[in-house]
Amino acid sequence: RSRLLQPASERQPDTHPLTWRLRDDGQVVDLKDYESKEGYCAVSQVLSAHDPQSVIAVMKEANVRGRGGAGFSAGLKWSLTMQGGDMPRGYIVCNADEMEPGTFKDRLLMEQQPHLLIEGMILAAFANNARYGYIFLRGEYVESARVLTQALAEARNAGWLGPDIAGSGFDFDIAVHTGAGRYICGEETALLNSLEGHRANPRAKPPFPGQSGAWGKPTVVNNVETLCNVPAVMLLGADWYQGLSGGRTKDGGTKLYGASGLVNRPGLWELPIGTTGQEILDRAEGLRDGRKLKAWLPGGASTGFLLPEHLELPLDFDTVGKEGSRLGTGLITVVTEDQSLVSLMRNLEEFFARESCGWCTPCRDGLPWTVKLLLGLERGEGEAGDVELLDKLAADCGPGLTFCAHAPGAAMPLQTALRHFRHEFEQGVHYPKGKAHADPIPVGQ
Ligand code: L3W
Repeated sequence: RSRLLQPASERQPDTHPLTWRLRDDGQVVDLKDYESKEGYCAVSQVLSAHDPQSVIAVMKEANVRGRGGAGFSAGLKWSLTMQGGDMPRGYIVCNADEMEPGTFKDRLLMEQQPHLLIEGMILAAFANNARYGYIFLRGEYVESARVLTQALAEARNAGWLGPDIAGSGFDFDIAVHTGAGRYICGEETALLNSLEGHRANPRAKPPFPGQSGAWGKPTVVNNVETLCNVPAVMLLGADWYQGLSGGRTKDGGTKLYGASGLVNRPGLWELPIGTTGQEILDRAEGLRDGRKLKAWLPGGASTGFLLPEHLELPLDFDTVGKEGSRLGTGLITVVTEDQSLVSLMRNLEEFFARESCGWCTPCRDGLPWTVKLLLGLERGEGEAGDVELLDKLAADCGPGLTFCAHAPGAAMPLQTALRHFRHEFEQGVHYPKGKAHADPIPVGQ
């Protein structure tokens, strides 16, 4: 595990320790260790001297954008919950259902910095007038569950959780809830249904969870990495956070970037937001055995393929969007020249088809059909019109045509692969129209 982590020698010495969040020895930062590095200082200061509105104002000013993939302003999200009164209002839910292919940032954060997440959740709860929080954890993350459960007990014993935190009069506690292994539970409204014990189908938005979330109460759902930014922002301020990007982009702060696939040193590094794809691949010590880069996904399977010429772009929330992609989780997957885009897309679309909740027709029926066409092309048994049919099936999954982002997420890599590497798909066509598929195309699975 330790080779995934940043050696101490590569950290910037003048940066506050809370921002360089990953250790290089793979060990858990326990309560004593965390407190020795100003851990829970933000909670002490904020709960004694601030009110929720001022916390939200700092978060907005810092422009902390959601690190789960969508980049929505965390401060704005917090300002949209129904607030006021002394009654327990709603919930803070940490989205720790990390299942985006190629993504492992939240797991390492939870396994090594559980108190950073707990502190972030306490601050979020204070700002949103919540008295209870859930960490909705991917069920396969057994080690994260163990580490978090232990850290929650430590925090409770030390008075950082429970009634009257640090003598402030504010009560808050957190439970770990493990999911049962569905990608769609990472979609916030499917997550809330699952948390309530229902089938994990997404809900229509609006209402957004901030208005009506878990059990109909105002609920803030934030990603693990987003919440882990909060303590340092509150301790050191919006200007300090903004400055961390070093002027590379208008987004502030740092980002956990990573690389996997055929790179020499797969890994995860906390770097200024706006770091380029090339800088990340340099950290990963380039491609294995002298291979050449054909394409890359900037942040998981639900982002669009970029080309080698895009490696110099800053990886922030807006720039790669102009190239038909999006930052997503910020963990790069490389595709080398000897790898087939058709096979890779077949693999990804099998994943998306399997993980569809089945609620919306383009997703439930279109994705298995997409897989069937890709399988035919991969085997060189496609027929005339198959590539155009892929175009249409992907367009039917576009934004706004389904309840949630699952179908658009499945469409984006396919559309960009078809745009940049259409010849690879066309090479799989070997039959005239109507001659390849002896069996009727099965819809639904
Ligand atoms: C109040 C409004 N709130 C938007 C909130 C919304 C949500 C957030 C983002 O996620 C991403 C995709 C992939 N009033 C609001 C509002 N919000 N408008 O902002 O919302 P949205 O709709 O932009 O995105 P989304 O559908 O919540 C889609 C990523 O998720 N993804 C997978 C991610 C996987 C991981 C992982 O494994 N760690 O994160 C799949 O699609 O990147 O950008 O909170 O309520 N007017």
